[in-house]
Amino acid sequence: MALQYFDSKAPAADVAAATLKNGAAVVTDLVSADIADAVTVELRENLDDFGYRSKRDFSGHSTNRCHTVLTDAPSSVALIGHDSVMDVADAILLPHCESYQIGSITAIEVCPGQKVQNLHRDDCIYPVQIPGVQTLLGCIWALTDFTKENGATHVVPGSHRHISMGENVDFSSRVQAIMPKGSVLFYLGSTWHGAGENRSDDARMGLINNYSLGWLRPEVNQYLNVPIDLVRSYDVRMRCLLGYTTHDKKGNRLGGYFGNDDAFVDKDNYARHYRSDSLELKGDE
Ligand SMILES: O=C(O)CCC(=O)C(=O)O
Ligand SMILES: [Fe+2]
Repeated sequence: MALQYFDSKAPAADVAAATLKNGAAVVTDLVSADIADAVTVELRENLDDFGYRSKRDFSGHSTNRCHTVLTDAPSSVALIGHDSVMDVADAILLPHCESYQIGSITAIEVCPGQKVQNLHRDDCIYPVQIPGVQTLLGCIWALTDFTKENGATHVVPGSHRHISMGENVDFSSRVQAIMPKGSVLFYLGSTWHGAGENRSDDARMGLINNYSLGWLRPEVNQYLNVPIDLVRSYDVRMRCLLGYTTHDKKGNRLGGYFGNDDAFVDKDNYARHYRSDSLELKGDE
């Protein structure tokens, strides 16, 4: 089973269908090289100052990571809230939830000499596996070219079909997501994957972020991870993706909030218990 490649004009339905069928798919050149470069430049200071703190056996001792991407790299919003990504995420996640959220956003710089990462599935953060339900959709954006030599991500096409911890997966069929900068690899939470070995002289920079079903707890606590003033500056879509909305509009209103902070998207429909003279109380209580 191969990794399918699409160009940036391909219908999201086709990309989503290939991702569901094979466990992963690549869209090449979805953003310009200039945007990829801008994000890389913005991330530099954090990676230099703090990137080493994430060095572990799993993430790699020659790999730098940044977990405060939205704060450090404002240009990354163009990737994380990209229309085409949302269309693919809609197709894969909305059959199983009313809305989805950002789980994690991490910049991963695989430096020369880094060995191959252990293959794994990202959805192991959740203690359940439900046949036919994907809990996570991951995106790996190439901020530099991803090549065979510099550590392009390994994926095992078809591996998402196994509800197992790998017993039945043919790891020898792994392929690398070789792609030019500005491209994105979509992969399911259940697809086995891992960063490649960097045998080149230059770092490989990736932006890895995932979206999870809205009724699940996101991998990273975004309420604390993204400063509230920054959240308030975002459009409705980004605020929804960061969890400043209810999971659904009519049902149990999971994630509700009854105050009047402007960050909350549904504030005007929900605010009712907040004690403020400036707030007109609304609601049906
Ligand atoms: O950087 C990569 O190519 C993948 C990293 C990854 O899968 C992870 O750390 O969970
Ligand atoms: Fe991963």
